[in-house]
Amino acid sequence: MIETKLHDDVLEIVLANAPVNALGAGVRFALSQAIENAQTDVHVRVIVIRGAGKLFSGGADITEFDQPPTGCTLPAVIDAIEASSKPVVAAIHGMALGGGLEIALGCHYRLATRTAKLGLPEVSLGILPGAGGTQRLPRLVGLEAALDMIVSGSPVSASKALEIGLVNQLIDEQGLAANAIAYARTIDAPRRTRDRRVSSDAGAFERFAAANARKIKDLDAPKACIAAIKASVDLPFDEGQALERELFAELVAGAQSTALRHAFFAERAAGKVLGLAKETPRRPITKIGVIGAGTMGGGISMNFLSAGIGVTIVDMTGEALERGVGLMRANYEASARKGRLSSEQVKEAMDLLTPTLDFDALEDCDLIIEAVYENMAVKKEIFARLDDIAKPGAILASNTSYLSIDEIASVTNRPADVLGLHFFSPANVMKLVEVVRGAKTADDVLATGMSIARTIGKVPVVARVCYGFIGNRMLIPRQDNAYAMLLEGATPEQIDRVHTDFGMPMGPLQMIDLAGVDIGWHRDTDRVESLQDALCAAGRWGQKTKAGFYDYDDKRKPTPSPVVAEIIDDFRNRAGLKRRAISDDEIVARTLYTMVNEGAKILEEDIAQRASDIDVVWLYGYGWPRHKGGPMFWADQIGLATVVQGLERYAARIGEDFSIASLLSRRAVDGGSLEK
Ligand code: 3H9
Repeated sequence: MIETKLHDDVLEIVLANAPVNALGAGVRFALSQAIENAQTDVHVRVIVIRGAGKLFSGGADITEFDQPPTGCTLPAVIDAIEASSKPVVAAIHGMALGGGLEIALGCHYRLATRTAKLGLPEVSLGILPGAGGTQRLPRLVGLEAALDMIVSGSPVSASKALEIGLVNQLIDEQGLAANAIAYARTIDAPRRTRDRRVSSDAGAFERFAAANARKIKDLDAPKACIAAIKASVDLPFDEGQALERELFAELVAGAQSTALRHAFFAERAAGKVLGLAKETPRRPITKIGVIGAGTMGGGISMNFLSAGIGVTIVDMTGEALERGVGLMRANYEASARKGRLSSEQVKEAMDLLTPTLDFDALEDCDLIIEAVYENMAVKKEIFARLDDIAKPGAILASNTSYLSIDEIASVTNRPADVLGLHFFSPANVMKLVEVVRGAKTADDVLATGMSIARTIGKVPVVARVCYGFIGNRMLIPRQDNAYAMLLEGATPEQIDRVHTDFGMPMGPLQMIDLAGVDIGWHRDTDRVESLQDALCAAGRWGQKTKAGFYDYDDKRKPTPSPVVAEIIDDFRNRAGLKRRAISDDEIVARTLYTMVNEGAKILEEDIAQRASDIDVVWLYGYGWPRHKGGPMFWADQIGLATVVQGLERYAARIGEDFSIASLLSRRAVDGGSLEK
């Protein structure tokens, strides 16, 4: 748990609890013992604390938060460190996060290597720094910097930490221990952060709350963080810390933190493919081919270019290629203008791109991703050609959103090398990739698909083959019911409001407007048989034509459209339907519960490995509010019986083929959950 070593008069304490030196009960006990013993050990004059392996510490052991407290608490250990009569120096490399940084704050001096990152990310777990962080950080770095770090949860770099006074000196990582020990020898006496005062700034809290109101809105943790930081100004240290403890205890037991912790572990679980040995080899990937320079192909390519991996992009016409490459460059330049990239980085990325009309140029690519429009015949033709061109061992991927990978793979002589890599739009931004495992996909192809997705900063989730895989399949009943309810009497605003109030970034109809109302519309027919046909025929193709279910101004701000209301009325009359009032309860059941129901079917059919994988799809692919954990977690929280009753209440209206998933019915009766 910890290792100690005496170097003449310097005691070195190494936190050693792989993989992230989490501060579980064993570490806390050993650390407090070591500090206590050092007080009376005449050989020890100064103490250095550092971390073993890649980092200082990833903080408190999050798995303990669901269990009754055991052993000495982290705040008590840190108080003991600060109270030490012998000076204590923290030597930080890699990362010092959460409780890890709080240990460093309890130390009398802090050193960091140049590449280290220091942060208090507790807020992203729905809690606050509960081991003195909200009281010590403002005392060290001032109110403004402390508010920024604690409420955003984002770590700062070592150089920033030096600038704001969080660390005393930067040191070289090479010879970390020796460098820290040499520094420790120059220290005479302890210097306790708790004895400092926070210089008060009357307007700081109001300014901060106003600037961050939108981000904080429905979230408990940032509000508690602000209250605790305020106590560092208003109250003596011990009283401030007592308030921090109280707020921490409330948050950790609350629904939001439970959901956010679920999201943390769900994301990590999704990376593990059941039945795939950890040591499954990965195929080397150094060169990517992308077929199709449209919005998706371009976005997909950018991920690799940004990660320093070369991409050959192919399209049918020079015009399409030019447009696609131009859009990628424009996207990079927009990021540069926002200060997210330097102009050298833009150049470096674009230099890695080889646009070509020559399909044969894909012959030396290790991974080729097809990103053309959704048409099975076209995809089959492309894969048959790829089978002739691609080198042996190359991985052939399709970015299809719905179609069968098995059918696509069947036209090749190497179905084991084929898989789906389903990116979400905009593909250079959205973190989710559904990695679709065909019936014949080889294990090493799947493992490589997962790891290359992580290399480019994505969150991969495995799905098996079905129409729409995980995310889009669940979207179908939601969208169908949204359309149906418009005809029955709901307005687009009402349906969307239920979703945005819930915390989704947009509602079902706003989503259609963003994606394009014309997707899937057959523009060559004159027949107007659906609401979609009518909107498209009226030129209302969504945000891109500034008119869809809503009217849009130049800033893409939506307002309700009287024209749409008329179109809907007209359709209702033609269908012989009578307008009725639709309750929010009905909207929730027919759009959110139906998604949960489809998710349960996806689980039953083994399309998804686990319920939490479905949650990850919705968190990273569709902006499901993280503090609600994902649709399956949410269903468990509100109760599966509630979901089933809601579905039963509106079953007759949900759709002709509608049925309740047997898994859902069973668990609703036996009191079980989807997650376990
Ligand atoms: C806190 O400190 C509260 C205090 O203020 C007050 C207390 C009173 N605990 O992410 P990785 C596991 S709250 C337990 O894949 P990486 C993780 O689940 C904490 N387990 O590695 C995974 O397990 P598995 C504030 C943890 O190199 C394995 O370690 N701290 C913890 O990509 C590897 O993790 C945070 O919020 C933990 N704290 O990234 C930091 N951390 O292999 C949370 C990780 O079984 N952690 N695990 O799937 C991180 O952000 C990243 O793990 C880190 C490493 C950046 C450290």
